[in-house]
Amino acid sequence: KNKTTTMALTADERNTLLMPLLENGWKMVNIRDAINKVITFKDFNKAFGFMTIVALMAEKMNHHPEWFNVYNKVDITLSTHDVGGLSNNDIKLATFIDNNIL
Ligand code: H2B
Repeated sequence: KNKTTTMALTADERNTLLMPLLENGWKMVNIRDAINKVITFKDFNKAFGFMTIVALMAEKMNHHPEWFNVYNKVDITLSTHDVGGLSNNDIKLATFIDNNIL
């Protein structure tokens, strides 16, 4: 479970923690405080294997992606529903995602 209370990212945290993700393929979502990335894999097996790894981490964090898969593409949106926007949990899960692309 979360070690501390989940808080919305501050302006400083957006500069130091969020910027690197935006420079690595993540985009701000229109009209809501969330980030999105579409990842293309070699085939469905690679995409679903990736989703399985991320799902296990999401459960461990109690922080779940909004995602959509068609064949070899996974469209992922991250946001923290409890704070109505981005939090450190989104940074952590996005970083995990970037480190586990098969
Ligand atoms: N996932 C995300 N992305 N944001 C949340 O606020 C959130 C979650 N809250 N997973 C958790 C589950 C909460 O709804 C449960 C009750 O712990």
